[in-house]
Amino acid sequence: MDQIIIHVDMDAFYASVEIRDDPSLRGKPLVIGSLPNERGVVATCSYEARPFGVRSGMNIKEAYRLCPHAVFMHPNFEKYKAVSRQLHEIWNTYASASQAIALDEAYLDVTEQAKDFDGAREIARTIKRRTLDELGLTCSVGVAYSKTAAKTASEEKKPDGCFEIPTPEAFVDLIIDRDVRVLYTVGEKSAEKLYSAGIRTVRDIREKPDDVVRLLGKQGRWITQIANGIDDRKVTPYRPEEAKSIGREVTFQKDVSDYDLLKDVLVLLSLCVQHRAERVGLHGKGVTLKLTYSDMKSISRSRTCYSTDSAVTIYREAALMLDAVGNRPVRLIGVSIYNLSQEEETQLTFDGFFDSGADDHDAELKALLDRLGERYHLDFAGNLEKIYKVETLHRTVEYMRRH
Ligand code: DCP
Ligand code: MG
Repeated sequence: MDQIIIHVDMDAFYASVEIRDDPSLRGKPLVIGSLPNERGVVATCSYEARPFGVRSGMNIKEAYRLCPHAVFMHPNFEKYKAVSRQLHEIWNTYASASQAIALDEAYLDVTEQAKDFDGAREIARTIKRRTLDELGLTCSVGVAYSKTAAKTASEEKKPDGCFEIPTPEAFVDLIIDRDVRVLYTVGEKSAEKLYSAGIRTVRDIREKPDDVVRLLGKQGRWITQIANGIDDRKVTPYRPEEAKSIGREVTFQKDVSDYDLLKDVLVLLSLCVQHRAERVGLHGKGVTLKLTYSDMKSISRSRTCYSTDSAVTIYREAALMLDAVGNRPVRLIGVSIYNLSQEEETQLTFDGFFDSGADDHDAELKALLDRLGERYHLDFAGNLEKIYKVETLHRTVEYMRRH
């Protein structure tokens, strides 16, 4: 046996946390996301809402139409992050390597600790019991010989499930007649391409591997491998510097045509991005601006730069790109930094020597914030920390939009 991997995924994560903390919600359809009278989407919903067809990512108006009697609630990200830290702490104790995929989801390499599948089953039970006893939440666990199979297994008996897929043969047997989408790497677009060539099930992929490769190239090769149960990927401990980018975005409740306002929003987004980068000790060497227009078309523009070690640099780059894109009404605006690397020792370069304060980022940032404060009657002094919270950022941006 090469490896034994556990995949664990919380059931209806955000919703379950809210139900745990307010038992009057138990047994009711609960939708976490925007409120029905707002713009936005469903983050998740309780299992009671799922028979009505409510799903993550669905427009909130659609969710309301499907299930008007549900309770609708805003998410409380700080709380979920705190719970997430506790979850991963419990899970990590049972693995020689663990890879957090999301707040509520991880791969654990339990090969050493478990020795065999009996041992892994025991670990899976313990993880489920401790997650429930200590945090009051249920999860679903998959035990398997590979990452793909472990993820499939954890889905299999959701919610509060536990399922094993010990061998490639067992994996193939389980999924062979299912839709190609059962393989997680097959997204909507790839699936459409496969369907149009008459490839609908995993069996079809196995029977026509050449077609799959022709249609999807390198990704197609990978898909034919996992359709045969082959997946040797290791559990690689998550390291923040492996993240491809750090970004923040906001969706407006009403489209914005005022590009001065958009620029002011960029100041706040840049601050948030810089704050997150600082917390994980990274800086970028490029800035990306993303816009979604009122017709849902998205564009992004990128610029490389020496270093994104201050919010002012990020803002300047993003504002330049915004100036260059015209003036259609905007629904969403986002900023991110990429090409991330660890913070290095500050080097005294000649640049630094001859820099006579003209580039004083602190002063420029203060000037930018003072201007925002005046324009929107907001007091940022000593309040900046709050902006980093997703909810406050959204509220502030909405407030700015209405003024
Ligand atoms: N999430 C989100 N937007 C999405 C998908 C998910 O905000 N489009 C958030 C809310 C979820 C959490 O991430 O609670 C975890 O995502 P999952 O896909 O694991 O969904 P759930 O845990 O909510 O439900 P399930 O029981 O199906 O895992
Ligand atoms: Mg989940």
